[in-house]
Amino acid sequence: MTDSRNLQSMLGPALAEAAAFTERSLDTLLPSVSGPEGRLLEAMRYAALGGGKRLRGFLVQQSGRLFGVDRRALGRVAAAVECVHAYSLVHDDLPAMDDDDLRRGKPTVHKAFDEATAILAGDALLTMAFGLLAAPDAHGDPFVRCELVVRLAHGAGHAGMVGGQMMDIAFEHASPGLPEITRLQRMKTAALITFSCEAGAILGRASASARNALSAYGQDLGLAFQIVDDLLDAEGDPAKMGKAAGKDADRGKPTVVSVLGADRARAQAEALAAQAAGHLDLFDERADLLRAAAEFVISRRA
Ligand code: GRG
Repeated sequence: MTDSRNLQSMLGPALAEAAAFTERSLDTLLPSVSGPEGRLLEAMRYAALGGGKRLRGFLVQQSGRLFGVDRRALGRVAAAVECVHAYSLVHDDLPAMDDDDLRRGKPTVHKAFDEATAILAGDALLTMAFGLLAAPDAHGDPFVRCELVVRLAHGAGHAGMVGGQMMDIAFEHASPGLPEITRLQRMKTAALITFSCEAGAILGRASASARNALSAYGQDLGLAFQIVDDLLDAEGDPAKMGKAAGKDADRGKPTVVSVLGADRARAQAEALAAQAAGHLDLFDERADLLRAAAEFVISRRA
């Protein structure tokens, strides 16, 4: 295995390359703007293109590389996950949810367009993601395509991201303990990240042990990611983050940070990132960039 400092220097270019590839895939796969529904298509492109770290797309690509998965298929699946992620951000920013004006350094979709268009653009991005996975270009084997659809539905729906968001809202006026908060964050954030890590194994028809290892990596990575997100929200610089900071803390939303305090929450995120990397022990140095991503997640500033 490559040493940690070399790995971090390799990660920057790899993340940038993966982000550019995800962006190109999205640009090709998103519908071009035309017809009377053009405003919807424009809002979809506005929401999905031109920003974001593309961490989920990177995870799809890196997990697929472990099993020699075709690059075009990885681009399509990365685009599908990023469509779901973009939808969640559009809806999360709505007045009925977090009511935010800024996302990825630009006006949120309901500010740049209007609320109805933002709701529809989110709906269309979510629906499109499943279409991308179900189409023959995702994989020649329909059973593999079905497996992708089932796992994304699990990660994005009531058992995952949307269910976690509901708990987030319900807990605003409650005092949940650490186990409830952890469950919420596993669903709200880690479930889609876990799908991103599992997707390469599904496409590559990997062994159960390899797939379970990637799934475990994704769960720990996703939880560490959310703890750092809450730390950045509590301490962060809105100019760097491209969105408002301090909102969750101001609202008194319970998080790992609010329960444990910043120092213990950071230690928890670090322990989770180390545990995430530990799940990759059965892979050789081909998983080095995934190991480096675990370090990146806890050191990021935006
Ligand atoms: C269905 C009405 C309706 C709303 C759903 C699903 C949902 C709203 C919200 C999902 C919860 C959510 C937005 C979780 C966010 C998790 C998170 C840490 C997002 C930020 O991810 P980054 O930092 O963003 O990867 P970039 O911009 O880099 O892609």
